[in-house]
Amino acid sequence: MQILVLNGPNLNLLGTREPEIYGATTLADIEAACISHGATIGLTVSCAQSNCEGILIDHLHAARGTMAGVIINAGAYTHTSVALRDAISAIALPVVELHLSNTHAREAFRHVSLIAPVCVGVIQGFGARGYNLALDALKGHLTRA
Ligand code: CA2
Repeated sequence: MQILVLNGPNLNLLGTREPEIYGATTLADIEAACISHGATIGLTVSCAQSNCEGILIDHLHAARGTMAGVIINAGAYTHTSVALRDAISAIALPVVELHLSNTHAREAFRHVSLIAPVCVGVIQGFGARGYNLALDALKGHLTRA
């Protein structure tokens, strides 16, 4: 079972700035942990990151037919992108929305997610550990476990 872990804008800077909000773990650490935890629970994880909305959409389109599901931290596009929401809807794959921080405990503009209604669920507020939680949740969803 192949899973895409997709990270959006500015998440390539993880571990370098604002550790009080996003933690000290780098994106490379998170991706390595996803691959490792995925292998433990029987998932083959591929990872991608882009700062560009259109490239994120291209990754979602490419997941159709190759991936069983997607975990996405869409970063700030979560709160703004109708195009990303339409892409998630269009690929008809189970997608888990993920955030490192609890967006509801932050500024009001982060309280709205345009993608949440087209995702199977949301995990947020647990820092880098959330990626493993999302993999467990997606595995359970896919296997009805
Ligand atoms: O909490 C999350 O995971 C977010 O998706 C992170 C986004 C933010 O816009 C969302 O509201 C919530 C921002 C990612 C910025 O990442 C940085 C990492 C290190 C230093 C600066 C920014």
